[in-house]
Amino acid sequence: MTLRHQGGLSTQKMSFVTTNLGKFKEISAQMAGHGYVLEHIRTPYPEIQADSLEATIVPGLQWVLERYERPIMIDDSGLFIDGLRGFPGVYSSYVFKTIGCDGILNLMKGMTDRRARFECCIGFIAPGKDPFIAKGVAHGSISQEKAGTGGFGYDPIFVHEGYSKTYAQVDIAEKNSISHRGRALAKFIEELPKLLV
Ligand code: ITT
Repeated sequence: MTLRHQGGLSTQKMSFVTTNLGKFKEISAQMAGHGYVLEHIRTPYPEIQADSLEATIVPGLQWVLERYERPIMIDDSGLFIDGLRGFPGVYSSYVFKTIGCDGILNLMKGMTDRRARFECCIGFIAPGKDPFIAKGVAHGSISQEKAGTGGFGYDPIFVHEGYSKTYAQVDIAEKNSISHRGRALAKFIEELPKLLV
């Protein structure tokens, strides 16, 4: 683990494997506030098909640890839409690449039950240690049309509970303060000093 000193502030380096720049920006912004500098390892890792994010993340962690042999984190997330019986859920990545936000809006044409939730699992592993998983959930609904240019992925169609704006219409700090990822990360950051011992 690298320790650096910037103007008297001690910062600690953490490695994060993801191909998704949006995730990297959100996580590095939140971790920076707690003294962690995030190294971006932009490599895809194999994601086994399972019926929950938690089941997918442990083999992913073991795969990245074998290759990078250092304390390392990954993020597995998904959008679960009630009226579509949880779809796209664990298939969120593939569905985004194929039909995207427009495809989801088409599938939901005429549907009145638009409730949905985002789930995020942050997984962490260090050499010789057991994996640690922190989960965060954000409830909300799918909008009638896309709105906003910020964020990434399904952000233009997801409206957080109690909000009238989509995630693509709020900035990173605001999204982190309410989102599935922000919540998972808050739990992870609280645990991190113990995990690094
Ligand atoms: P890595 O596995 O390399 O981290 P990925 O984009 O494939 O990147 P996931 O498997 O977790 O990541 O993908 C879930 C999908 O859900 C993907 O299309 C994301 O863009 C999307 N997604 C995840 N978190 C999101 C968020 O906070 N807002 C909007 N869309 C999100």
